[in-house]
Amino acid sequence: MKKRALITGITGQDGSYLADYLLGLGYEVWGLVRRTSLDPMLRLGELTKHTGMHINYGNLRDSGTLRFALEESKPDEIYNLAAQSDVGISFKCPDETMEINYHGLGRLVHEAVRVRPDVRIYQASTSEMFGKTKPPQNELSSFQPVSPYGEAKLLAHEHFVKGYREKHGLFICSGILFNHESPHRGEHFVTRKITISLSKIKLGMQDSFSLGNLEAKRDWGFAGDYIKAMHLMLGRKTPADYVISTGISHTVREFVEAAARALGINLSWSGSGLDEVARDDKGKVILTINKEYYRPNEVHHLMGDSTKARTELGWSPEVTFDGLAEMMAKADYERLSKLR
Ligand code: NAP
Ligand code: G4F
Repeated sequence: MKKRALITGITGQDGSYLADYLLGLGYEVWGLVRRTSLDPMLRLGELTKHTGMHINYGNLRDSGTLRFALEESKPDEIYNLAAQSDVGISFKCPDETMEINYHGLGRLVHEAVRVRPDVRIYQASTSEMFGKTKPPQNELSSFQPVSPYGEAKLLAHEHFVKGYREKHGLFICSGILFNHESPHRGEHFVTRKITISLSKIKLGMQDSFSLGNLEAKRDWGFAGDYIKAMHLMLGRKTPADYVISTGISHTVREFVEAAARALGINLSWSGSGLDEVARDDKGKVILTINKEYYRPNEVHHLMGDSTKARTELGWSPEVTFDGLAEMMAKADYERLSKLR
Protein backbone atom coordinates (compact mmCIF):
# COMPACT_ATOMS: atom_id res chain seq x y z
CA MET A 1 0.00 0.00 0.00
CA LYS A 2 1.26 3.46 -0.91
CA LYS A 3 1.56 5.91 1.97
CA ARG A 4 -0.92 8.78 1.78
CA ALA A 5 -0.08 12.37 2.70
CA LEU A 6 -2.43 15.36 2.94
CA ILE A 7 -0.67 18.72 2.49
CA THR A 8 -2.47 21.94 3.37
CA GLY A 9 -0.77 24.92 1.70
CA ILE A 10 0.34 22.70 -1.20
CA THR A 11 0.23 25.69 -3.60
CA GLY A 12 2.80 27.60 -1.50
CA GLN A 13 6.60 27.51 -1.62
CA ASP A 14 7.09 24.63 0.83
CA GLY A 15 4.01 22.77 -0.37
CA SER A 16 5.33 22.60 -3.92
CA TYR A 17 8.75 21.25 -2.85
CA LEU A 18 7.23 18.80 -0.36
CA ALA A 19 4.69 17.42 -2.87
CA ASP A 20 7.49 16.83 -5.38
CA TYR A 21 9.65 15.13 -2.72
CA LEU A 22 6.88 12.85 -1.41
CA LEU A 23 5.74 11.86 -4.91
CA GLY A 24 9.37 10.93 -5.58
CA LEU A 25 9.30 8.68 -2.50
CA GLY A 26 6.22 6.90 -3.90
CA TYR A 27 3.57 8.62 -1.76
CA GLU A 28 0.01 9.32 -2.85
CA VAL A 29 -0.23 13.07 -2.30
CA TRP A 30 -3.46 14.95 -1.56
CA GLY A 31 -3.39 18.73 -1.52
CA LEU A 32 -5.87 21.13 0.05
CA VAL A 33 -6.29 24.09 -2.29
CA ARG A 34 -8.42 27.17 -1.62
CA ARG A 35 -10.32 28.87 -4.39
CA THR A 36 -8.57 32.01 -5.64
CA SER A 37 -9.33 34.38 -8.52
CA LEU A 38 -5.96 33.64 -10.16
CA ASP A 39 -4.60 30.16 -10.93
CA PRO A 40 -3.28 28.85 -7.59
CA MET A 41 -1.50 25.86 -9.23
CA LEU A 42 1.38 27.79 -10.84
CA ARG A 43 4.08 26.52 -8.50
CA LEU A 44 2.92 22.91 -8.91
CA GLY A 45 3.33 22.97 -12.70
CA GLU A 46 3.63 19.47 -14.15
CA LEU A 47 3.09 17.87 -10.71
CA THR A 48 -0.68 18.36 -11.12
CA LYS A 49 -0.56 15.77 -13.95
CA HIS A 50 1.21 13.16 -11.78
CA THR A 51 -0.99 10.08 -11.26
CA GLY A 52 -0.16 10.09 -7.53
CA MET A 53 -1.42 13.67 -7.06
CA HIS A 54 -4.97 14.59 -5.95
CA ILE A 55 -6.51 17.96 -5.13
CA ASN A 56 -9.31 18.80 -2.68
CA TYR A 57 -10.80 22.28 -2.69
CA GLY A 58 -11.02 23.52 0.90
CA ASN A 59 -10.03 26.12 3.43
CA LEU A 60 -8.58 26.06 6.95
CA ARG A 61 -11.44 28.40 7.89
CA ASP A 62 -14.07 25.80 6.98
CA SER A 63 -14.30 22.60 9.07
CA GLY A 64 -16.65 20.93 6.61
CA THR A 65 -14.12 21.13 3.79
CA LEU A 66 -11.42 19.74 6.08
CA ARG A 67 -13.63 16.81 7.12
CA PHE A 68 -14.38 16.04 3.48
CA ALA A 69 -10.70 16.23 2.46
CA LEU A 70 -9.71 13.97 5.36
CA GLU A 71 -12.44 11.42 4.66
CA GLU A 72 -11.49 11.28 1.00
CA SER A 73 -7.71 11.19 1.42
CA LYS A 74 -7.56 9.05 4.60
CA PRO A 75 -3.98 10.26 5.19
CA ASP A 76 -1.26 8.47 7.11
CA GLU A 77 0.50 11.83 7.41
CA ILE A 78 -0.78 15.41 7.43
CA TYR A 79 1.51 18.38 6.75
CA ASN A 80 -0.17 21.61 7.87
CA LEU A 81 1.68 24.23 5.81
CA ALA A 82 -1.27 26.54 5.08
CA ALA A 83 -1.00 29.94 6.72
CA GLN A 84 -1.24 33.68 6.38
CA SER A 85 2.54 33.59 6.27
CA ASP A 86 3.45 37.27 5.80
CA VAL A 87 4.70 38.79 9.07
CA GLY A 88 4.34 42.41 7.88
CA ILE A 89 0.74 41.83 6.72
CA SER A 90 -0.10 40.22 10.08
CA PHE A 91 0.15 43.67 11.73
CA LYS A 92 -2.52 44.91 9.29
CA CYS A 93 -4.71 41.76 9.39
CA PRO A 94 -4.31 40.30 12.91
CA ASP A 95 -7.76 38.65 13.09
CA GLU A 96 -7.38 36.89 9.74
CA THR A 97 -3.91 35.75 10.79
CA MET A 98 -5.25 34.31 14.07
CA GLU A 99 -8.20 32.73 12.29
CA ILE A 100 -6.02 30.77 9.86
CA ASN A 101 -2.77 30.24 11.75
CA TYR A 102 -4.26 29.35 15.16
CA HIS A 103 -7.92 28.31 14.79
CA GLY A 104 -7.14 26.65 11.43
CA LEU A 105 -4.85 24.10 13.11
CA GLY A 106 -7.48 23.55 15.82
CA ARG A 107 -10.13 22.71 13.20
CA LEU A 108 -7.77 20.43 11.29
CA VAL A 109 -6.63 18.45 14.34
CA HIS A 110 -10.17 18.15 15.70
CA GLU A 111 -11.42 16.67 12.42
CA ALA A 112 -8.29 14.56 11.82
CA VAL A 113 -8.47 12.62 15.10
CA ARG A 114 -12.11 11.71 14.36
CA VAL A 115 -11.26 10.32 10.93
CA ARG A 116 -7.99 8.68 11.90
CA PRO A 117 -6.76 8.79 15.55
CA ASP A 118 -3.37 7.24 14.64
CA VAL A 119 -2.58 9.89 11.98
CA ARG A 120 0.80 11.68 12.17
CA ILE A 121 0.67 15.49 11.92
CA TYR A 122 3.40 18.00 11.08
CA GLN A 123 2.73 21.62 12.06
CA ALA A 124 4.65 24.45 10.37
CA SER A 125 5.84 26.40 13.40
CA THR A 126 8.34 29.21 13.01
CA SER A 127 11.41 30.96 14.36
CA GLU A 128 9.25 34.11 14.46
CA MET A 129 7.89 32.63 17.73
CA PHE A 130 11.28 33.40 19.35
CA GLY A 131 10.87 37.10 18.63
CA LYS A 132 13.07 39.02 21.05
CA THR A 133 14.82 35.92 22.49
CA LYS A 134 18.60 36.18 22.12
CA PRO A 135 20.27 33.94 19.50
CA PRO A 136 21.20 31.17 19.06
CA GLN A 137 17.65 29.88 19.57
CA ASN A 138 16.90 26.18 20.09
CA GLU A 139 14.07 23.96 21.37
CA LEU A 140 14.75 25.02 24.98
CA SER A 141 14.80 28.79 24.30
CA SER A 142 11.94 30.96 25.51
CA PHE A 143 9.35 32.34 23.09
CA GLN A 144 8.83 36.13 22.98
CA PRO A 145 6.90 36.85 19.75
CA VAL A 146 6.47 40.46 18.67
CA SER A 147 4.07 40.10 15.71
CA PRO A 148 0.45 38.89 15.41
CA TYR A 149 1.86 36.18 13.10
CA GLY A 150 4.33 34.96 15.74
CA GLU A 151 1.67 35.09 18.46
CA ALA A 152 -0.85 33.06 16.43
CA LYS A 153 1.78 30.43 15.55
CA LEU A 154 2.89 30.22 19.20
CA LEU A 155 -0.69 29.72 20.42
CA ALA A 156 -1.15 26.95 17.83
CA HIS A 157 2.10 25.34 19.02
CA GLU A 158 1.21 25.52 22.72
CA HIS A 159 -2.49 24.59 22.54
CA PHE A 160 -2.77 22.17 19.67
CA VAL A 161 0.71 20.68 19.16
CA LYS A 162 1.82 20.32 22.77
CA GLY A 163 -1.77 20.05 24.05
CA TYR A 164 -2.92 17.20 21.79
CA ARG A 165 0.42 15.40 22.11
CA GLU A 166 0.65 15.55 25.89
CA LYS A 167 -3.02 15.25 26.85
CA HIS A 168 -4.40 13.03 24.06
CA GLY A 169 -1.32 11.05 22.94
CA LEU A 170 -1.62 12.26 19.32
CA PHE A 171 1.45 11.98 17.06
CA ILE A 172 1.86 15.67 16.30
CA CYS A 173 5.05 17.70 16.09
CA SER A 174 6.23 21.21 15.32
CA GLY A 175 9.05 21.98 12.95
CA ILE A 176 10.37 25.30 14.24
CA LEU A 177 11.78 26.39 10.91
CA PHE A 178 13.99 29.41 10.39
CA ASN A 179 13.64 31.45 7.18
CA HIS A 180 13.94 29.32 4.07
CA GLU A 181 13.82 30.59 0.52
CA SER A 182 13.95 29.40 -3.08
CA PRO A 183 12.97 30.42 -6.60
CA HIS A 184 9.40 29.47 -5.49
CA ARG A 185 9.44 32.04 -2.65
CA GLY A 186 6.51 34.47 -2.48
CA GLU A 187 7.42 37.71 -4.27
CA HIS A 188 6.84 39.99 -1.25
CA PHE A 189 9.34 38.30 1.06
CA VAL A 190 12.56 40.25 1.18
CA THR A 191 14.90 37.78 -0.55
CA ARG A 192 12.64 37.27 -3.57
CA LYS A 193 11.82 40.97 -3.76
CA ILE A 194 15.58 41.60 -3.96
CA THR A 195 16.32 38.96 -6.60
CA ILE A 196 13.39 40.02 -8.80
CA SER A 197 14.20 43.74 -8.48
CA LEU A 198 17.94 43.35 -9.19
CA SER A 199 17.20 41.09 -12.17
CA LYS A 200 14.78 43.63 -13.62
CA ILE A 201 17.32 46.43 -13.09
CA LYS A 202 20.03 44.39 -14.81
CA LEU A 203 17.65 43.71 -17.73
CA GLY A 204 16.66 47.39 -18.01
CA MET A 205 13.04 46.60 -17.00
CA GLN A 206 13.14 48.72 -13.80
CA ASP A 207 15.22 51.69 -12.55
CA SER A 208 15.31 51.15 -8.78
CA PHE A 209 13.53 49.62 -5.79
CA SER A 210 13.08 50.31 -2.07
CA LEU A 211 13.54 48.27 1.09
CA GLY A 212 12.99 48.84 4.81
CA ASN A 213 15.30 47.65 7.60
CA LEU A 214 18.62 46.52 6.08
CA GLU A 215 20.16 45.54 9.42
CA ALA A 216 17.70 42.78 10.42
CA LYS A 217 19.52 39.44 10.63
CA ARG A 218 18.01 36.17 9.49
CA ASP A 219 19.23 32.57 9.34
CA TRP A 220 18.40 31.83 5.68
CA GLY A 221 18.37 28.30 4.23
CA PHE A 222 17.02 26.58 1.11
CA ALA A 223 13.37 25.36 1.17
CA GLY A 224 14.32 22.20 -0.76
CA ASP A 225 16.57 21.18 2.16
CA TYR A 226 14.03 22.09 4.85
CA ILE A 227 11.06 20.07 3.58
CA LYS A 228 13.15 16.88 3.99
CA ALA A 229 13.30 17.58 7.74
CA MET A 230 9.46 17.71 7.86
CA HIS A 231 9.26 14.18 6.47
CA LEU A 232 12.01 12.91 8.80
CA MET A 233 10.10 14.25 11.84
CA LEU A 234 7.02 12.18 10.98
CA GLY A 235 9.17 9.08 10.55
CA ARG A 236 10.37 9.10 14.20
CA LYS A 237 9.18 6.57 16.76
CA THR A 238 7.89 9.29 19.05
CA PRO A 239 6.79 12.83 18.18
CA ALA A 240 9.01 15.76 19.14
CA ASP A 241 9.64 19.36 18.07
CA TYR A 242 12.77 20.32 16.14
CA VAL A 243 14.53 23.57 15.24
CA ILE A 244 15.57 23.56 11.57
CA SER A 245 18.18 26.15 10.62
CA THR A 246 21.65 26.62 9.12
CA GLY A 247 23.15 28.17 12.28
CA ILE A 248 24.53 31.14 10.33
CA SER A 249 22.84 34.53 10.11
CA HIS A 250 23.22 37.43 7.67
CA THR A 251 21.74 40.91 7.37
CA VAL A 252 19.27 41.92 4.68
CA ARG A 253 22.06 44.18 3.37
CA GLU A 254 24.32 41.11 2.96
CA PHE A 255 21.61 39.36 0.96
CA VAL A 256 21.36 42.38 -1.37
CA GLU A 257 25.14 42.26 -1.83
CA ALA A 258 25.21 38.49 -2.47
CA ALA A 259 22.38 38.68 -5.05
CA ALA A 260 24.01 41.68 -6.77
CA ARG A 261 27.33 39.79 -6.92
CA ALA A 262 25.60 36.80 -8.51
CA LEU A 263 24.24 39.09 -11.24
CA GLY A 264 27.56 40.90 -11.77
CA ILE A 265 26.31 44.21 -10.33
CA ASN A 266 28.96 46.13 -8.34
CA LEU A 267 27.16 47.98 -5.54
CA SER A 268 28.37 50.98 -3.54
CA TRP A 269 26.53 52.33 -0.50
CA SER A 270 26.34 55.96 0.65
CA GLY A 271 24.28 58.04 3.09
CA SER A 272 22.69 56.72 6.27
CA GLY A 273 19.31 55.93 7.81
CA LEU A 274 16.36 56.74 5.56
CA ASP A 275 18.72 58.64 3.22
CA GLU A 276 20.96 55.65 2.50
CA VAL A 277 21.18 54.56 -1.15
CA ALA A 278 22.99 51.90 -3.19
CA ARG A 279 24.41 52.76 -6.61
CA ASP A 280 25.48 50.54 -9.48
CA ASP A 281 28.90 50.70 -11.26
CA LYS A 282 27.69 53.69 -13.31
CA GLY A 283 26.74 55.66 -10.19
CA LYS A 284 23.00 55.29 -10.80
CA VAL A 285 20.86 54.95 -7.64
CA ILE A 286 19.22 51.53 -7.76
CA LEU A 287 18.15 51.07 -4.12
CA THR A 288 16.57 53.52 -1.67
CA ILE A 289 15.09 53.15 1.82
CA ASN A 290 11.37 53.60 2.37
CA LYS A 291 9.97 53.71 5.89
CA GLU A 292 6.75 52.13 4.60
CA TYR A 293 8.64 48.82 4.64
CA TYR A 294 9.65 49.07 8.30
CA ARG A 295 7.47 47.07 10.67
CA PRO A 296 5.70 48.40 13.78
CA ASN A 297 7.79 45.89 15.75
CA GLU A 298 10.81 44.04 14.41
CA VAL A 299 12.59 40.77 15.17
CA HIS A 300 16.20 41.92 14.93
CA HIS A 301 18.20 38.72 15.00
CA LEU A 302 17.26 35.09 14.35
CA MET A 303 19.92 32.38 14.30
CA GLY A 304 19.00 28.78 15.03
CA ASP A 305 20.82 25.97 16.76
CA SER A 306 19.62 22.79 15.03
CA THR A 307 21.87 20.35 16.92
CA LYS A 308 18.87 18.22 17.96
CA ALA A 309 17.69 17.76 14.35
CA ARG A 310 21.22 17.04 13.15
CA THR A 311 21.76 14.43 15.86
CA GLU A 312 18.34 12.73 16.06
CA LEU A 313 17.08 13.10 12.47
CA GLY A 314 20.44 13.01 10.69
CA TRP A 315 19.35 16.18 8.89
CA SER A 316 21.67 18.93 7.66
CA PRO A 317 21.31 21.73 5.12
CA GLU A 318 23.22 21.52 1.85
CA VAL A 319 22.78 24.92 0.17
CA THR A 320 24.92 27.80 1.52
CA PHE A 321 23.87 31.44 1.87
CA ASP A 322 25.83 32.52 -1.24
CA GLY A 323 24.55 29.46 -3.14
CA LEU A 324 20.97 30.35 -2.24
CA ALA A 325 21.28 34.01 -3.29
CA GLU A 326 22.88 32.92 -6.56
CA MET A 327 20.24 30.23 -7.23
CA MET A 328 17.40 32.72 -6.69
CA ALA A 329 19.01 35.62 -8.58
CA LYS A 330 19.87 33.46 -11.60
CA ALA A 331 16.41 31.82 -11.70
CA ASP A 332 14.70 35.24 -11.72
CA TYR A 333 17.15 36.65 -14.25
CA GLU A 334 16.60 33.75 -16.65
CA ARG A 335 12.80 33.76 -16.23
CA LEU A 336 12.54 37.53 -16.72
CA SER A 337 14.91 37.62 -19.68
CA LYS A 338 12.49 35.28 -21.51
CA LEU A 339 9.56 37.62 -20.72
CA ARG A 340 11.33 40.78 -21.79
P1 NAP B 1 3.47 30.42 1.43
O1 NAP B 1 4.28 30.25 0.20
O2 NAP B 1 2.94 31.75 1.80
O3 NAP B 1 2.22 29.39 1.31
C1 NAP B 1 1.12 29.47 2.18
C2 NAP B 1 0.10 28.46 1.71
O4 NAP B 1 -1.04 28.55 2.58
C3 NAP B 1 -0.44 28.72 0.28
O5 NAP B 1 -0.62 27.48 -0.36
C4 NAP B 1 -1.78 29.38 0.55
O6 NAP B 1 -2.68 29.22 -0.49
C5 NAP B 1 -2.22 28.59 1.77
N1 NAP B 1 -3.30 29.20 2.53
C6 NAP B 1 -3.36 30.45 3.04
N2 NAP B 1 -4.52 30.65 3.69
C7 NAP B 1 -5.22 29.49 3.58
C8 NAP B 1 -6.49 29.07 4.03
N3 NAP B 1 -7.30 29.88 4.73
N4 NAP B 1 -6.90 27.81 3.76
C9 NAP B 1 -6.11 26.98 3.03
N5 NAP B 1 -4.89 27.32 2.56
C10 NAP B 1 -4.46 28.57 2.83
O7 NAP B 1 4.26 29.87 2.71
P2 NAP B 1 5.57 28.94 2.79
O8 NAP B 1 6.77 29.83 2.75
O9 NAP B 1 5.43 27.81 1.85
O10 NAP B 1 5.47 28.42 4.28
C11 NAP B 1 4.77 27.22 4.59
C12 NAP B 1 4.41 27.22 6.07
O11 NAP B 1 5.59 27.30 6.86
C13 NAP B 1 3.54 28.39 6.53
O12 NAP B 1 2.69 27.91 7.52
C14 NAP B 1 4.53 29.37 7.12
O13 NAP B 1 3.88 30.17 8.10
C15 NAP B 1 5.54 28.42 7.74
N6 NAP B 1 6.93 28.89 7.83
C16 NAP B 1 7.56 29.36 6.72
C17 NAP B 1 8.89 29.75 6.81
C18 NAP B 1 9.64 30.26 5.60
O14 NAP B 1 10.70 30.87 5.81
N7 NAP B 1 9.16 29.99 4.40
C19 NAP B 1 9.57 29.66 8.05
C20 NAP B 1 8.88 29.16 9.14
C21 NAP B 1 7.56 28.75 9.04
P3 NAP B 1 -2.75 30.27 -1.76
O15 NAP B 1 -1.79 29.71 -2.78
O16 NAP B 1 -4.17 30.19 -2.16
O17 NAP B 1 -2.34 31.62 -1.24
O1 G4F C 1 11.36 38.21 4.14
P1 G4F C 1 10.61 38.67 5.31
O2 G4F C 1 9.27 39.27 5.06
O3 G4F C 1 10.53 37.43 6.30
P2 G4F C 1 10.19 37.30 7.86
O4 G4F C 1 9.45 38.46 8.39
O5 G4F C 1 11.46 36.95 8.56
O6 G4F C 1 9.19 36.06 7.87
C1 G4F C 1 9.46 34.88 7.13
O7 G4F C 1 10.22 34.00 7.94
C2 G4F C 1 9.53 33.52 9.11
C3 G4F C 1 10.52 32.60 9.86
O8 G4F C 1 11.23 33.35 10.80
C4 G4F C 1 8.31 32.76 8.65
F1 G4F C 1 7.68 32.20 9.71
C5 G4F C 1 7.38 33.70 7.90
O9 G4F C 1 6.23 32.96 7.43
C6 G4F C 1 8.13 34.26 6.71
O10 G4F C 1 8.38 33.21 5.80
O11 G4F C 1 11.46 39.75 6.12
C7 G4F C 1 12.78 39.48 6.54
C8 G4F C 1 13.40 40.75 7.08
C9 G4F C 1 12.54 41.48 8.13
O12 G4F C 1 13.35 41.86 9.19
C10 G4F C 1 12.02 42.71 7.42
O13 G4F C 1 11.79 43.83 8.25
O14 G4F C 1 13.55 41.69 6.01
C11 G4F C 1 13.17 42.97 6.46
N1 G4F C 1 12.82 43.79 5.30
C12 G4F C 1 13.46 44.92 4.92
N2 G4F C 1 12.88 45.45 3.84
C13 G4F C 1 11.81 43.57 4.45
C14 G4F C 1 11.84 44.62 3.52
N3 G4F C 1 10.90 42.56 4.39
C15 G4F C 1 10.01 42.60 3.36
N4 G4F C 1 9.11 41.60 3.25
N5 G4F C 1 10.00 43.63 2.43
C16 G4F C 1 10.90 44.66 2.46
O15 G4F C 1 10.87 45.57 1.63
